[in-house]
Amino acid sequence: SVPVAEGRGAFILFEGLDRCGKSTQCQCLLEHLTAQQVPVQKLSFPDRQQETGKLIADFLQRKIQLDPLAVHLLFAANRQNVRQQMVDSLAAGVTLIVDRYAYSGVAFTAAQLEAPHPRGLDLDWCKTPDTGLPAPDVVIFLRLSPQDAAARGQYGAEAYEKIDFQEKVQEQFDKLRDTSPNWVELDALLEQDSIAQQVSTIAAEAIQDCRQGKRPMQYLWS
Ligand code: 2DT
Ligand code: MG
Repeated sequence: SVPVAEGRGAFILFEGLDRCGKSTQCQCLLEHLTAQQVPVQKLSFPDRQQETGKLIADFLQRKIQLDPLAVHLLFAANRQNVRQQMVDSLAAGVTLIVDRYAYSGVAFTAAQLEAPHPRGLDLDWCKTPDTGLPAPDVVIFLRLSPQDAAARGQYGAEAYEKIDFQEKVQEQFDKLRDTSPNWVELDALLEQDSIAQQVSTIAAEAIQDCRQGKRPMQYLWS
């Protein structure tokens, strides 16, 4: 039988540099919660199935060239396009497990802007197009140095996968962490099972709080 949800679902976000293990942990959590009969749905951004996502995929695979600020707006449009579906799912009691979101959006673009940028393009400008999206109840940041990430292999296949650039992205993630109260950092070098165990504890708490109405829905960038 289909599990019946009570209060709203929790929004559990995974963020981190490339190769930190986000996708693996999303999958583990999906299986864990499904086994516990928690209504759950997994999303990942960029969503390459959407029309905007196809352009983004072509850009990441270096098939087409796009201006960095135009790409930024495409990534945000790719999220805004499913905003209502996300809000509806959460309201219906479905927990969302999300692989990257607006934090990646901001960090990857801001890392390309010289600071201070002569035309006022900064972290705050980068945040604007994602305004109004549902906010995560917890941001699980899997921390891995760009050097350790590169050692995991397949690095360099897509745009952005270079050690010096990933270091700049990490600096931007650190700025976002400082203004995000729901941010939790886990050491991505730990064993997969040990990370998964910490993740399930964090997720269980968020799910329970949301179900019991202890956490009102929030929207970016609050
Ligand atoms: P994946 O390797 O996770 O498929 O991501 N990115 C991602 C951005 O630059 N802006 C965004 O808004 C998002 C969601 C991070 C592909 C690359 O796209 C970057 C890595
Ligand atoms: Mg990648």
